[in-house]
Amino acid sequence: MYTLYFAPTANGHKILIMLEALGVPYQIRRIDLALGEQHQPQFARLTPHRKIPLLIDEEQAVTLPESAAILQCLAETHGQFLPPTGAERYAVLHWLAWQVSSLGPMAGQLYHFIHQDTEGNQYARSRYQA
Ligand SMILES: N[C@@H](CCC(=O)N[C@@H](CS)C(=O)NCC(=O)O)C(=O)O
Repeated sequence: MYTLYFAPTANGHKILIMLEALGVPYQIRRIDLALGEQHQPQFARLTPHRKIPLLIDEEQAVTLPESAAILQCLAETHGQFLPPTGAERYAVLHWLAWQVSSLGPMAGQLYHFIHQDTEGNQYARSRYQA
């Protein structure tokens, strides 16, 4: 049984989609980021980053933050979505690295400057939109 510490963000949904695609049993622990629940001791002691997603795999005794590491762990554990060797494996890892290091953070910054920045920083909006 997996336990997914989750909030309804892109990083949270990535893991939810993977668990559903694999058809494996899981339970969800909702973390309310707006209330700052990621900083509460019960959650903070599980991950130094204090961010969702976080996956607990009871069978392998693994507690894992970071969406790319979680996706790779799930793919390898269940032998799906990540070829074991060769060019196709590295193509998957290439796009996974690109998503977590380029698309994800830039989209996150854009969301912040459009929806949460009360000062209306036009330079930042243009930069992250581009
Ligand atoms: N590099 C991390 C990013 C995780 C992340 O940014 N999580 C956000 C929600 S999408 C979060 O928990 N933010 C709470 C905070 O920063 O306090 C991953 O890929 O899992």
